[in-house]
Amino acid sequence: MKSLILAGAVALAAPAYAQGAAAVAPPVSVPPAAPAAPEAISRASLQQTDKDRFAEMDSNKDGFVTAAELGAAAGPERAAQIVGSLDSNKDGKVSLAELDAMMLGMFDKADSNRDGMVTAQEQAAARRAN
Ligand SMILES: [Ca+2]
Ligand SMILES: [Ca+2]
Repeated sequence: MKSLILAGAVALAAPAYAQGAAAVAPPVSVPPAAPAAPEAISRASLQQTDKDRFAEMDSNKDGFVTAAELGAAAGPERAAQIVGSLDSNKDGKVSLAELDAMMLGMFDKADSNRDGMVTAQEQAAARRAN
């Protein structure tokens, strides 16, 4: 159930992170300076995506996403679940810091070689581990 909620939150917060399941990329070794492979996500780009998504979800622009705001897109029950899973300080709303903490925590878990990039392979491995 938890992973289902997380998967939903990820899908909402960062579609790019959730997609790519179909592509099983051949092993590639990319030097740190080289452009990322299309399926790979950098920590910085995930943070940017989070920020953009958060701004989209925060319809009244008060810096917090509430279940009411999410409900328009996700439906009230799902919205309450997602807010509940992200709201670490239990104030009933989600801040960008809370979203980031969750998303980057998942990113760091998936980034098994700690190079600051999550490749399609690492994403697939992370999904299998869940
Ligand atoms: Ca808001
Ligand atoms: Ca909160």
